[in-house]
Amino acid sequence: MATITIMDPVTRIEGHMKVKVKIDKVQGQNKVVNAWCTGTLFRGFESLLQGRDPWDAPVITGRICGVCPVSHGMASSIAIEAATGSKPPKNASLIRDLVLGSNFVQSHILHFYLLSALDYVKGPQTAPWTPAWDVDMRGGLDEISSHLTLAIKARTQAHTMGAVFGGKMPTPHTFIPGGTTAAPTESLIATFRQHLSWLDNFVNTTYIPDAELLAKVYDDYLSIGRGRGNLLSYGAFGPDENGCNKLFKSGRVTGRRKKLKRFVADSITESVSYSWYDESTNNLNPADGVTTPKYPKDKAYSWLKAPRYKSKPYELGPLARMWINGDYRNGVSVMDRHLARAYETAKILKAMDYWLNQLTPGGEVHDASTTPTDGIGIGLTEAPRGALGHWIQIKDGKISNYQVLTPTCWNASPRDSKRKKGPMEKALIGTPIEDPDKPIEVMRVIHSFDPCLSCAVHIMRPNRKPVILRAGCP
Ligand code: NFE
Repeated sequence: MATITIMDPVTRIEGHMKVKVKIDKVQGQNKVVNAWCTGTLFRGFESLLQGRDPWDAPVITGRICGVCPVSHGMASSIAIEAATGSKPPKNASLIRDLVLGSNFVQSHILHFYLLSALDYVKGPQTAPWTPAWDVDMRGGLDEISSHLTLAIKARTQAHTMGAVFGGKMPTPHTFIPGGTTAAPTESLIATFRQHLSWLDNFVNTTYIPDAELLAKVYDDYLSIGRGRGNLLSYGAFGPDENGCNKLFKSGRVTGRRKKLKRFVADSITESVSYSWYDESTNNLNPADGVTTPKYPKDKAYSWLKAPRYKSKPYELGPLARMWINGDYRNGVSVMDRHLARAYETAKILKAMDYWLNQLTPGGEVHDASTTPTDGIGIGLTEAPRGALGHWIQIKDGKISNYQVLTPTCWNASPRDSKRKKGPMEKALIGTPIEDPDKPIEVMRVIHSFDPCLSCAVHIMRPNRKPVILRAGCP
């Protein structure tokens, strides 16, 4: 007999998510045979922005999420600059990359030690580490357990580093259209460098060895949670540590052949066939996108739309970036996601040292071009969880339309108009399950994507209590 297991809410992620899996015997072993991912809250940020001054957008969209506010500030500023034709001076671009880099570092450390590690190791036997499922804990990971609290200190270091030029973290105030509000001084650069050096040491001597140890003890997870293997990156950050190309280039690969292909934003569409949005808004490019909620709706099961590139689902995130850049090409799986994320952290820290050295104390940080009365702009960048895009339309000096497309919206998306599953749904299929009452293996697959439903959806249904249930299914 197959079982349906519903996890609602999924814990140790950002935001609110429900996952339903069907588990059945496949060649004598319990495996996930079907999966549905649901974003359980509606996001109304696009609607909030209608009619506002474009300069409000970086401030408001920075509040979409406390874990990646910098990426939203960056995408929003880039979109407005595209509409106004303004160009930030070099100092401002460097400061933006340094604050964004700090945000990636804190997010990745948070993800590994505080959101994912507890799927594999026991935490201290006290809140918030208990209660926890005690399934398939293999031992040999005491090093990781002993670093759980050190990771909190590391995350503080990264936040403090970001605040040197961000003013505060999270939700820094430094990103404005045309540049930054922060200007570099010798003293700020020296303070930033101290945090950078501490973190560089932590990542290279603790985080990377811990991720490698985890991948060794749980090496079966190098072939679990693959999904389709389609990977996509918009690209982000300034020059690498040699002063050459962007640190992460844009591009995409599909399936097993993995030939690098071009990415063009016009080829994105968002299906709403299985999402609680009006059917008349189906398969629009975000430049023409609208947010018209429709709840309830036949067949629909998520507040996330289903973004697709030329009708194909793509996985975004550190593994996609590192693969497309040629930095990591071992495979696509749960452990490959963890490893790529750890190596990416070191790569970003190295580049940050280069960017810090490029700052000119006292130099320009703002291009004061004015906001146009009419214009359109796209801001594409990367967030810790993958590619992020903001689309803005300005009419008579006000925002007439705004669309945000986050990485988790791609990764945790529901089925699309062609009934194709989203990347996480697909990655769950085939996952072996030891105990259908406590499917820790499902959590491991989900957590490897580092989902953030706060970014993907907002505004909650009141009075709805969390439920965890398992029901028999003929
Ligand atoms: Ni709320 Fe975000 C990141 C963005 S997630 S964390 O990273 O954009 O989809």
